Amino acid sequence: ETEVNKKVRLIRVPFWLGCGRAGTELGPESIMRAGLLSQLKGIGVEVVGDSEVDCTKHPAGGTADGRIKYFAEVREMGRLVSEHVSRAVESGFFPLVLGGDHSVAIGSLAGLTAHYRNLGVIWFDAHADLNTEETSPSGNAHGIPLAVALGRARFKLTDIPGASLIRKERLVLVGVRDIDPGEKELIRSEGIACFTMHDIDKLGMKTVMERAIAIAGQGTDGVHLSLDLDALDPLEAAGVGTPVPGGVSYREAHFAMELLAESGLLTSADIVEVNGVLDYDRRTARHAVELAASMLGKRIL
Ligand code: 5AB
Ligand code: MN
Ligand code: MN
Ligand code: MN
Repeated sequence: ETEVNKKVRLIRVPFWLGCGRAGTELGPESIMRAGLLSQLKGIGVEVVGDSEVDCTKHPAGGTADGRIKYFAEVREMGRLVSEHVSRAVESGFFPLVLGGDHSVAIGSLAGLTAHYRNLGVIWFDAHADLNTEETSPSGNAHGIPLAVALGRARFKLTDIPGASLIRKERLVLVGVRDIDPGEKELIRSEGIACFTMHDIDKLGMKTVMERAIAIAGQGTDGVHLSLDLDALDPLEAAGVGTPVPGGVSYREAHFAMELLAESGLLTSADIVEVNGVLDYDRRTARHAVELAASMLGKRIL
């Protein structure tokens, strides 16, 4: 039986400056409008509070530090998200962070590591998000959160008050199919667990998730899921800014979320990269809602 914390605090982060293209600031609103609250209510999840992070939506001008676009805004957003997440954990709630682009995970991980001494992280994504200021081909902050969290970029998670770094031994990537050269090197040199689409095809989602849960759950006091909707195949989830063909099917993603719920280990999650402008048929937002419900214990029967 699932032992998921049924008291969830929603933390909405309407932020797009980390992906260099507007639309993800509409993510929280489109996920809400796709019926998140009624879905959660329907499975007995209590939403205790719903806060919006006051991050920059309309930058005055482009700031850059090193090579990262809007770096000052990203750093400030990370600090604010971290405070919201930290307060939710303190109150004993499951923080569910609605992005926003994936740079919002910098804030989630900062807030979580302030409380969990040994946090496991499952990164469900087409990308590795392990670029540094030096290796990033785009300068977009949504491609760097894991390097920040591991302390491998110049900007470090520990630059946010209260945060500590995550441990590479307890990090696992799932769904990866687009890796930059610098990221590949980091994955190899650090020995980061990475289940690519090749592994999913070969082993099946069941085995991949069992292994991922074992890695992220071993000796940890919390497990965070960071769900980038671009992990899904763009044929089924077109509303993302950096689509990559050959992705996880909705069915596989759904099953992966159910296995996570069954593990009873999940303590927090991000749902990111839903782009309200590109999501013309609202299908990506609707999938996001279904996946949220599944990770929180929704059963078919
Ligand atoms: B996402 C790319 N690796 O760094 C880069 O959507 C894409 O959060 C990053 O996974 C995609 O710009 C970031 C080419
Ligand atoms: Mn990502
Ligand atoms: Mn991605
Ligand atoms: Mn993306």
